[in-house]
Amino acid sequence: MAAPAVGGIGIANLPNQRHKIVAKRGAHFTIMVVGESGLGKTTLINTLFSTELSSSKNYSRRHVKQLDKLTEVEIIKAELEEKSFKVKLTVIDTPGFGDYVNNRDSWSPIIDFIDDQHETYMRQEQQPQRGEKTDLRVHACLYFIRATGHTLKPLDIEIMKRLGTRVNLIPVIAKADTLTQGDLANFKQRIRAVIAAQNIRIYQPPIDPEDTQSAEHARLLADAMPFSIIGSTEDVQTADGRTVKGRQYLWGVAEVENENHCDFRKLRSLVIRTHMLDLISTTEESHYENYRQAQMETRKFGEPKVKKLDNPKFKEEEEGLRRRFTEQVKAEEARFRQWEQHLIAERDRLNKDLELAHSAVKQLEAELDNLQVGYGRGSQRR
Ligand SMILES: Nc1nc2c(ncn2[C@@H]2O[C@H](COP(=O)(O)OP(=O)(O)O)[C@@H](O)[C@H]2O)c(=O)[nH]1
Ligand SMILES: [Mg+2]
Repeated sequence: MAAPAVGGIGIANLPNQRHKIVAKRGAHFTIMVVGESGLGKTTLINTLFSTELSSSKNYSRRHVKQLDKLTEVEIIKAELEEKSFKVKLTVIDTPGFGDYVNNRDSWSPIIDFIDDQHETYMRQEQQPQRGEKTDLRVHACLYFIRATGHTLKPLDIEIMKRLGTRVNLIPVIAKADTLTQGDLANFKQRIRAVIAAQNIRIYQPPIDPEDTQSAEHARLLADAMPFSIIGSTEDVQTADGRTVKGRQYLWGVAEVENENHCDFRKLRSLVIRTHMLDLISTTEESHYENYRQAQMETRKFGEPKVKKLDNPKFKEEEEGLRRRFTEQVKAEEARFRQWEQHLIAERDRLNKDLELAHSAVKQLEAELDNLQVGYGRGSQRR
């Protein structure tokens, strides 16, 4: 049986939003995924593409930027087109940070990357000829939270605080299928509370008082944050015979596009269908503008970003110090790496155990449900 025809992908609605950006030429949209490794960042991106692009012909991946020797980002470009409205989509897929015990160094390249894009754009704006600019300013940053069922980790709080003042931050709960619906709802509430208590700035879909329908939609999206996510590009069969994108378990199928299973549709709606232009204009008018003003206050017009080690007088002395320091650090580092490897292995093992335990709980719950249904029938027969 043929799948029911799906309507357009929805981006043709974008120009109807009340926005300053004239969308005739189409939009440039850059989205970034951030979070510990193994949380399903790459899978979510592929899921977005597999539900959003009919073919992968306009879809290219390349490694562009080596941030440092441990962290590099992958830049994926795609073109979405509907009713002659085009979106040039760039996805920045980062590897996980938090793999390194030395945490600060693992996330600072990500913050630097975001600042660097603002810097690059600003410098181009200051040039006499302001033609086509390279623009990789991040319009939406998805931050992946591990579905532990407990609360946000101190590292999550640190990073989210820094991201929230720089970009439109959209927190998501990764691998929602590893928690029961009840645990997931509690977890979400707890995270919302921490976000509020810690003053973490997250993206707020604007509420238009003159347009009740879109205001209602925006409220629905805001209330669902942080979005719970199930990622999968696999087609699986549900018990009632539907073929869906999802993850197959002994207890059933976790469906990507089922609103009762996760908030994938809401997230997709927010970033691709209804709020893309707002994400772009708030980046331009708020985040980029903040960066520009902060920079203007600390340096003269046209002057490059201040480098710390530019004074020639101290250069030689510094070099000597640095050499000795480097030797010491190298010795310590070797010892440290070994310890780190051990911790990573241990963490991965514990996370696997946790996932298995969650899955076992769900299986037992399903069996219990079945037993109760069976028992119900049994007692009626008597
Ligand atoms: N249970 C579950 N597993 C997922 C989900 N998304 C991805 N995974 C799995 O998690 C592992 C890591 O995924 P990946 O996308 O490479 O994570 P990344 O390191 O954050 O890019 C893979 O085995 C995926 O199949 C999800 O929503 N639920
Ligand atoms: Mg990845």
